[in-house]
Amino acid sequence: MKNHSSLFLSGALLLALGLTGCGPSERAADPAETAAAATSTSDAARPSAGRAIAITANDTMKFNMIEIHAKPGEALAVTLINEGTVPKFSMGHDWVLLAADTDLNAFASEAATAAGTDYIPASFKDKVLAATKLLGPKESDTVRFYAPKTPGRYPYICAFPGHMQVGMKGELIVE
Ligand SMILES: [Cu+2]
Repeated sequence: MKNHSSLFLSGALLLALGLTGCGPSERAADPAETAAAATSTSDAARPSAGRAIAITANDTMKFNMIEIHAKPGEALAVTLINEGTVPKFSMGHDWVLLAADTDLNAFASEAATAAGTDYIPASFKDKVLAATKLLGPKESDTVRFYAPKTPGRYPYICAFPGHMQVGMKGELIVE
């Protein structure tokens, strides 16, 4: 447990650094490339606007949309709306877009012990292309990002423990 606690702490620290960091390395010339390679926590990688896509989630642990189609590098604004009523600690939802080569089962098993970082495991931070906040009932959050430039199928999941495993996932199809 001690090891886990320190992992949580370092994960939180990394997140905090990521949020406040604006070093030269994050100011990439090509925003779409940055979006594909880094996380949405870097403001430099975020478009100021994008095609609006609304996704709902509820207590049945499903997204209402399991496919999103986008053009390579397209600016998107995904809003997740939690229409459920069960409290966040037992039924939180988020929308996490991951790199195409992400090992989803490994992500899910590490997410289960990453409560300190809203179930985004620090070891998978570089696989997260975009993510909303973890939402309680009747909350919503929007994440703006550039679709990856490389055509392909990019998985999105709810990182709350157990939810991906029961089907709370979908794909961003870039073509
Ligand atoms: Cu969920």
